[in-house]
Amino acid sequence: MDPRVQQFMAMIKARNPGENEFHQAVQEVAESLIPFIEENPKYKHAKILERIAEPERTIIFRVPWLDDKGEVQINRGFRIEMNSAIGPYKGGLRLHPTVNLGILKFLAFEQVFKNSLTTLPMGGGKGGSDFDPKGKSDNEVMRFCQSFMSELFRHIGADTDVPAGDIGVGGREIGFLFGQYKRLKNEFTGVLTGKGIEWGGSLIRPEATGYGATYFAQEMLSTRGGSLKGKIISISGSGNVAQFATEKVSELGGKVVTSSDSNGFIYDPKGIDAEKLNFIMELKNVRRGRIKEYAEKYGVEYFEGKRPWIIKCDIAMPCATQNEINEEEAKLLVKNGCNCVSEGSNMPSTPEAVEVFLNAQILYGPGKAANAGGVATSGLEMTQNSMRLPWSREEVDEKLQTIMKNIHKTCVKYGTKDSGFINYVDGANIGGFVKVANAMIAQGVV
Ligand code: NDP
Ligand code: 2IT
Repeated sequence: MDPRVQQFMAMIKARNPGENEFHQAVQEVAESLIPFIEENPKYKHAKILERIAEPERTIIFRVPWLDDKGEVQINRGFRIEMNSAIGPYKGGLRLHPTVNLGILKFLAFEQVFKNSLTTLPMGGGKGGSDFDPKGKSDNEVMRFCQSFMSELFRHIGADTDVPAGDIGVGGREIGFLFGQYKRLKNEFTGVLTGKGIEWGGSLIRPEATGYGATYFAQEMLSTRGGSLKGKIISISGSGNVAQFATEKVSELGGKVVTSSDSNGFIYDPKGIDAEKLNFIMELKNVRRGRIKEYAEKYGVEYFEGKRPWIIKCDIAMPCATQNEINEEEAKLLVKNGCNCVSEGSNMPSTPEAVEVFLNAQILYGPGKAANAGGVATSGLEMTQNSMRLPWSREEVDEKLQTIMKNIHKTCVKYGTKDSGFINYVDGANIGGFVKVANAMIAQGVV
């Protein structure tokens, strides 16, 4: 390891003990940025890297609620307000039993660079709770959301901090959170994104992350004269991002052959067509069941406890969670002919897996670039809320496509090596950094 990176990481680890995912996210960025900062000493003198890795504010709070049996339950709530140099804090809320400070800090840190890449004026934040929505009734989810917002409301606002969805937070949860915010503040504002279409939401926001990751794959493929047409695509997850990646990939002529959840994956060699995707949407969004049912319904193979990367594919789109592709799986993907990875989830590839992809010089689009379409469309929702005017599907989708093209261009600008190889990791990290760093310098030591 570069000794400068090593020294920086020793400081980060000492200040943030036990936060492994945060260390991982910071190290990846430091590896791209430290050489760049050496060439641009103004960032070094202003200690931008040291400042950018320290949250502006961290809020941790108790979330007590009553379950359906009348028993008191206690969860922990978080909001990490990471950086507001270029706009209000912006980023999702995650509800999952694995949520802890280190995971939310990694997500908030990545969000700063991602939001900068979108070209829109949004700072970075993330929040959530270790609450597990699985097996909870709608009423329990509502009571949890109301209790969570009863503390969070005093820290957020349409011009301060604008949360949205992430794992475990979709339209249902945003509704409960918005209702409680409105009641406490007596204000109807765009304080959350991912709202329902009847009450301030944007068309295409539900689709945006999956669509955006597909558009980004298309951009990467086009640098080598390729496209999605006729390609075999493996997708992990079966939630919001995975569903709409599956939809857009199929629309553009690719064949999606896998879908998964935390229990296992299904392999459908004929491809997940529109009718089968409808089944998945109903299964996951309404009945909240397990992906195994797909195998039973369509008579395909189900792999319990496994991830989809053992299946031969041309393109892989991880859309479930962090560290879901390890070194071994990355090697297998490359060996099986996979030449493009577009990350719908945040930090799905371990550092060792990323190294495999970069050494093989495949098209590797890291999450902070590839999945930025979700938050970008959240930015478009904020714009519509400010104007009090909604845009049509076509208008939003066209803006989303333009944004994904621009993110790709930024990655090419900052990531192209002398050999011509585009390192999208460096491209996204440096491209996302410059705007935030310049804003921080302009605003003084704050
Ligand atoms: P959902 O909650 O809608 O879906 C998550 C999916 O991933 C489910 O299929 C879930 O399976 C699976 N999953 C979650 N945790 C794990 C785990 N520990 N191991 C294996 N599978 C897991 O979330 P989203 O689709 O919104 O988010 C997916 C990813 O995309 C996350 O990394 C998120 O941060 C990222 N992302 C989301 C954006 C958005 O707009 N929603 C924007 C940008 C990135 P199960 O049902 O079994 O838990
Ligand atoms: O990781 C992400 O970018 C999100 N979960 C979406 C955040 C947002 O504010 O739309």
